[in-house]
Amino acid sequence: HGQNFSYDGDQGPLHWGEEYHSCIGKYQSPINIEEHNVKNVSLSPLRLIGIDNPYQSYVTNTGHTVMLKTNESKAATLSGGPLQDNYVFEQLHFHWGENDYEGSEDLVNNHSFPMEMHAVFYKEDYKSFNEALNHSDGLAILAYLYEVSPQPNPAYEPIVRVLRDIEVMGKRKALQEPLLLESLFVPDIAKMQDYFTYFGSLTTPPCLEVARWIDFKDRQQLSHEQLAAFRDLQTPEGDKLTHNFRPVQPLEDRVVFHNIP
Ligand code: SG7
Ligand code: ZN
Repeated sequence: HGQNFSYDGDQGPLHWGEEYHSCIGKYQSPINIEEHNVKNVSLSPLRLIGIDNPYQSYVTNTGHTVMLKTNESKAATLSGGPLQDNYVFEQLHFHWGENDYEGSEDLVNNHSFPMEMHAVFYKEDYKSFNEALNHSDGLAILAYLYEVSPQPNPAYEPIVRVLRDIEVMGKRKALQEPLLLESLFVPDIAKMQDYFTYFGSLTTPPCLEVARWIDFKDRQQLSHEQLAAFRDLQTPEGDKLTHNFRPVQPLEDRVVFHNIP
């Protein structure tokens, strides 16, 4: 349960709501962020604690994405900005498309990016990720958008390098070296406070409306070859997972905030 969905056909995004009722809810993700339609605010600083220590990490092919976890149970905590409490790092994963012109989940001014990374945190008071899913303030998710660059991004090489070892769903592989989350989460400290934030949902079934989204405006870079390596991963059926992004959902009466640093 919770895994029988896909990104095409009979079990594709248009059908998720038949089995998972939250997927037709009012506050779904992803969305198109229209920059002319955001509310500018100045929030307290967003803080990421613990990301300057390297942690032994591993990646798993879930059949729907590649997911990275650390062996440390509290590798990082997130607080400040739009958040009322502390949130603990659970996992990060990626969404991509079948070519370099699409793949991101959130769009900005209807523009799509070749990849998006989600770093998922759960509210510390709820003790566990699964318990947090029962509460509307349960999760905070950092979203990062990528552009194509001629040169590979060295920060992502440790992940890209092991993808060939986890092509089959369910496979898991440790990274060769302990990973510094800072290199992924804070590529440029000067730009960390420049983000959009809105309330929404998980972007896969069960589509629970439990997530405070924080989308950084800064773009990171990946080469075409780095992006292409993700498209060789396999789905539960053994096909290539060429794309795994959900189409944008209606904003309804939600407001997207833009934090002005
Ligand atoms: C990815 O996105 C995975 C899922 C995640 C889902 O498919 O990271 O996580 C696991 C454990 O497979 O689902 C419940 C959950 O975290 C949705 O997360 S997202 O909204 O950040 N895209
Ligand atoms: Zn995601």
